[in-house]
Amino acid sequence: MNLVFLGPPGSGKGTQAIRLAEKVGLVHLSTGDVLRAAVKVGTELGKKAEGFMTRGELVPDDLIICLIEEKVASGDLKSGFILDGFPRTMPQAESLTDMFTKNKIGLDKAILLDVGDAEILKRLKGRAEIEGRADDTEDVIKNRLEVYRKQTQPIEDYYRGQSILVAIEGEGTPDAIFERILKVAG
Ligand code: B4P
Repeated sequence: MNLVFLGPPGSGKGTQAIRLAEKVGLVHLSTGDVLRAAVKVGTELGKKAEGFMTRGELVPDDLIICLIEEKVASGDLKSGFILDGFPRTMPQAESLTDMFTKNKIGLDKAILLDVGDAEILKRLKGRAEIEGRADDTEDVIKNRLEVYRKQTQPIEDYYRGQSILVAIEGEGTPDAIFERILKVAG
Protein backbone atom coordinates (compact mmCIF):
# COMPACT_ATOMS: atom_id res chain seq x y z
CA MET A 1 0.00 0.00 0.00
CA ASN A 2 1.26 3.48 -0.92
CA LEU A 3 -0.09 6.45 1.05
CA VAL A 4 0.30 10.20 1.43
CA PHE A 5 -0.65 11.87 4.73
CA LEU A 6 -1.99 15.41 4.42
CA GLY A 7 -3.07 17.90 7.06
CA PRO A 8 -2.16 21.20 8.67
CA PRO A 9 0.86 21.47 10.98
CA GLY A 10 0.07 19.72 14.24
CA SER A 11 -2.73 17.63 12.75
CA GLY A 12 -1.03 14.42 13.89
CA LYS A 13 0.47 13.32 10.56
CA GLY A 14 3.77 12.30 12.12
CA THR A 15 2.10 10.73 15.17
CA GLN A 16 -0.29 8.59 13.12
CA ALA A 17 2.04 7.81 10.20
CA ILE A 18 4.62 6.25 12.56
CA ARG A 19 1.94 4.05 14.16
CA LEU A 20 0.43 2.93 10.87
CA ALA A 21 3.81 2.24 9.27
CA GLU A 22 4.74 0.00 12.19
CA LYS A 23 1.39 -1.79 12.29
CA VAL A 24 1.13 -2.63 8.59
CA GLY A 25 4.85 -2.72 7.69
CA LEU A 26 5.34 0.34 5.50
CA VAL A 27 8.33 2.67 5.08
CA HIS A 28 7.63 6.01 6.81
CA LEU A 29 9.24 9.00 5.12
CA SER A 30 8.79 12.38 6.83
CA THR A 31 10.34 15.32 4.98
CA GLY A 32 10.17 17.34 8.23
CA ASP A 33 12.28 14.69 10.04
CA VAL A 34 14.78 14.49 7.15
CA LEU A 35 15.14 18.29 7.16
CA ARG A 36 15.51 18.57 10.94
CA ALA A 37 18.22 15.87 10.89
CA ALA A 38 20.02 17.74 8.06
CA VAL A 39 19.90 20.98 10.06
CA LYS A 40 21.25 19.22 13.16
CA VAL A 41 24.19 17.66 11.32
CA GLY A 42 24.81 20.85 9.30
CA THR A 43 24.68 19.37 5.76
CA GLU A 44 24.35 21.65 2.69
CA LEU A 45 20.61 20.87 2.60
CA GLY A 46 20.31 21.68 6.32
CA LYS A 47 22.10 25.03 5.91
CA LYS A 48 19.80 26.00 3.04
CA ALA A 49 16.63 24.81 4.82
CA GLU A 50 17.14 26.16 8.35
CA GLY A 51 16.01 29.79 7.86
CA PHE A 52 12.83 28.78 6.03
CA MET A 53 11.90 26.29 8.73
CA THR A 54 12.53 28.68 11.61
CA ARG A 55 10.25 31.27 9.98
CA GLY A 56 7.53 28.66 9.37
CA GLU A 57 7.91 28.94 5.59
CA LEU A 58 8.26 26.08 3.16
CA VAL A 59 11.70 24.98 2.00
CA PRO A 60 12.04 25.67 -1.79
CA ASP A 61 10.45 23.04 -4.02
CA ASP A 62 13.63 22.16 -5.94
CA LEU A 63 15.46 21.06 -2.76
CA ILE A 64 12.57 18.91 -1.53
CA ILE A 65 11.73 17.38 -4.91
CA CYS A 66 15.39 16.36 -5.31
CA LEU A 67 15.28 14.63 -1.95
CA ILE A 68 12.17 12.62 -2.86
CA GLU A 69 13.53 11.78 -6.32
CA GLU A 70 16.60 10.24 -4.68
CA LYS A 71 14.38 8.15 -2.39
CA VAL A 72 12.19 6.92 -5.24
CA ALA A 73 15.28 6.09 -7.36
CA SER A 74 16.90 4.17 -4.46
CA GLY A 75 14.09 1.60 -4.54
CA ASP A 76 13.54 2.01 -0.77
CA LEU A 77 9.84 2.68 -1.33
CA LYS A 78 9.19 -0.40 -3.46
CA SER A 79 7.38 -2.46 -0.82
CA GLY A 80 4.94 0.21 0.35
CA PHE A 81 5.28 3.61 2.01
CA ILE A 82 3.72 6.55 3.82
CA LEU A 83 4.84 10.00 2.71
CA ASP A 84 4.38 12.37 5.67
CA GLY A 85 4.70 16.11 4.93
CA PHE A 86 5.17 15.68 1.17
CA PRO A 87 3.74 16.95 -1.13
CA ARG A 88 3.09 20.40 0.34
CA THR A 89 2.72 22.51 -2.83
CA MET A 90 1.09 21.91 -6.20
CA PRO A 91 4.48 21.72 -8.01
CA GLN A 92 5.53 19.03 -5.48
CA ALA A 93 2.28 17.10 -6.04
CA GLU A 94 2.65 17.24 -9.83
CA SER A 95 6.32 16.19 -9.67
CA LEU A 96 5.34 13.27 -7.45
CA THR A 97 2.75 12.13 -9.99
CA ASP A 98 5.43 12.29 -12.74
CA MET A 99 7.97 10.37 -10.61
CA PHE A 100 5.40 7.68 -9.83
CA THR A 101 4.34 7.37 -13.46
CA LYS A 102 7.98 6.97 -14.58
CA ASN A 103 8.70 4.38 -11.89
CA LYS A 104 5.35 2.54 -12.27
CA ILE A 105 4.32 3.30 -8.69
CA GLY A 106 0.63 3.75 -7.83
CA LEU A 107 -0.70 5.99 -5.07
CA ASP A 108 -3.58 4.26 -3.25
CA LYS A 109 -4.84 6.97 -0.90
CA ALA A 110 -4.19 10.50 0.32
CA ILE A 111 -5.32 10.59 3.96
CA LEU A 112 -6.29 14.04 5.19
CA LEU A 113 -6.35 14.68 8.94
CA ASP A 114 -8.94 17.34 9.61
CA VAL A 115 -8.22 19.47 12.73
CA GLY A 116 -9.39 22.98 13.69
CA ASP A 117 -7.00 25.90 14.33
CA ALA A 118 -7.71 26.17 18.08
CA GLU A 119 -6.75 22.52 18.64
CA ILE A 120 -3.62 22.96 16.50
CA LEU A 121 -2.42 25.96 18.52
CA LYS A 122 -3.01 24.02 21.75
CA ARG A 123 -1.09 20.96 20.54
CA LEU A 124 1.88 22.83 19.12
CA LYS A 125 2.25 25.08 22.15
CA GLY A 126 2.26 21.87 24.22
CA ARG A 127 4.98 20.40 22.01
CA ALA A 128 7.03 23.62 22.32
CA GLU A 129 7.13 23.11 26.09
CA ILE A 130 8.29 19.50 25.73
CA GLU A 131 10.56 19.50 22.66
CA GLY A 132 11.40 23.21 22.21
CA ARG A 133 11.13 23.09 18.41
CA ALA A 134 12.17 26.46 16.93
CA ASP A 135 9.03 26.63 14.73
CA ASP A 136 6.49 26.02 17.53
CA THR A 137 6.19 29.62 18.82
CA GLU A 138 2.74 31.24 18.50
CA ASP A 139 3.68 33.67 15.66
CA VAL A 140 5.44 30.98 13.65
CA ILE A 141 2.56 28.51 14.15
CA LYS A 142 0.13 31.16 12.79
CA ASN A 143 2.40 31.66 9.78
CA ARG A 144 2.57 27.89 9.19
CA LEU A 145 -1.23 27.71 9.22
CA GLU A 146 -1.42 30.58 6.70
CA VAL A 147 1.18 28.85 4.50
CA TYR A 148 -0.83 25.62 4.73
CA ARG A 149 -4.01 27.36 3.56
CA LYS A 150 -2.35 29.10 0.64
CA GLN A 151 0.15 26.53 -0.59
CA THR A 152 -0.87 23.10 0.66
CA GLN A 153 -4.68 23.07 0.78
CA PRO A 154 -5.05 23.11 -3.05
CA ILE A 155 -3.51 19.62 -3.01
CA GLU A 156 -6.64 18.34 -1.28
CA ASP A 157 -8.64 19.15 -4.43
CA TYR A 158 -5.93 17.65 -6.63
CA TYR A 159 -6.26 14.26 -4.90
CA ARG A 160 -10.04 14.61 -4.58
CA GLY A 161 -10.08 14.94 -8.37
CA GLN A 162 -8.18 11.64 -8.59
CA SER A 163 -10.76 10.05 -6.23
CA ILE A 164 -8.10 9.01 -3.70
CA LEU A 165 -8.66 11.63 -0.97
CA VAL A 166 -9.99 10.27 2.32
CA ALA A 167 -10.75 12.85 5.04
CA ILE A 168 -10.49 11.65 8.64
CA GLU A 169 -11.75 13.54 11.70
CA GLY A 170 -8.41 14.38 13.35
CA GLU A 171 -9.63 15.53 16.77
CA GLY A 172 -9.91 13.11 19.67
CA THR A 173 -7.41 10.82 21.35
CA PRO A 174 -4.50 9.45 19.25
CA ASP A 175 -6.00 5.93 19.75
CA ALA A 176 -9.44 6.96 18.49
CA ILE A 177 -7.94 8.64 15.43
CA PHE A 178 -5.74 5.61 14.73
CA GLU A 179 -8.86 3.37 14.75
CA ARG A 180 -10.46 5.67 12.15
CA ILE A 181 -7.35 5.45 9.97
CA LEU A 182 -7.18 1.66 10.27
CA LYS A 183 -10.73 1.41 8.93
CA VAL A 184 -9.64 3.00 5.65
CA ALA A 185 -5.99 1.93 5.42
CA GLY A 186 -5.48 -1.05 7.74
P1 B4P B 1 6.80 18.87 9.67
O1 B4P B 1 7.80 18.15 10.45
O2 B4P B 1 6.05 18.10 8.64
O3 B4P B 1 5.86 19.57 10.74
P2 B4P B 1 4.31 19.56 11.08
O4 B4P B 1 3.47 19.96 9.91
O5 B4P B 1 4.22 20.41 12.31
O6 B4P B 1 3.87 18.12 11.38
P3 B4P B 1 4.35 17.11 12.52
O7 B4P B 1 4.42 15.80 11.87
O8 B4P B 1 5.57 17.59 13.20
O9 B4P B 1 3.27 17.21 13.66
P4 B4P B 1 2.13 16.23 14.04
O10 B4P B 1 1.05 16.74 13.16
O11 B4P B 1 2.42 14.79 14.01
O12 B4P B 1 7.44 20.14 8.91
C1 B4P B 1 8.25 21.10 9.58
C2 B4P B 1 8.79 22.14 8.59
O13 B4P B 1 9.67 21.48 7.62
C3 B4P B 1 7.77 22.86 7.70
O14 B4P B 1 7.18 23.98 8.35
C4 B4P B 1 8.65 23.27 6.50
O15 B4P B 1 9.44 24.40 6.77
C5 B4P B 1 9.59 22.08 6.34
N1 B4P B 1 9.06 21.07 5.37
C6 B4P B 1 8.71 19.78 5.66
N2 B4P B 1 8.27 19.16 4.54
C7 B4P B 1 8.33 20.07 3.53
C8 B4P B 1 7.98 20.05 2.14
N3 B4P B 1 7.46 18.95 1.57
N4 B4P B 1 8.17 21.18 1.40
C9 B4P B 1 8.69 22.28 1.94
N5 B4P B 1 9.03 22.39 3.26
C10 B4P B 1 8.86 21.30 4.04
O16 B4P B 1 1.87 16.47 15.63
C11 B4P B 1 2.04 17.67 16.29
C12 B4P B 1 1.85 17.58 17.82
O17 B4P B 1 0.51 17.23 18.16
C13 B4P B 1 2.74 16.57 18.56
O18 B4P B 1 3.25 17.17 19.71
C14 B4P B 1 1.78 15.42 18.93
O19 B4P B 1 2.18 14.79 20.15
C15 B4P B 1 0.49 16.15 19.11
N6 B4P B 1 -0.66 15.30 18.80
C16 B4P B 1 -0.78 14.49 17.71
N7 B4P B 1 -1.98 13.86 17.72
C17 B4P B 1 -2.66 14.32 18.82
C18 B4P B 1 -3.96 14.09 19.37
N8 B4P B 1 -4.82 13.25 18.80
N9 B4P B 1 -4.31 14.73 20.49
C19 B4P B 1 -3.46 15.60 21.09
N10 B4P B 1 -2.21 15.86 20.64
C20 B4P B 1 -1.80 15.24 19.50
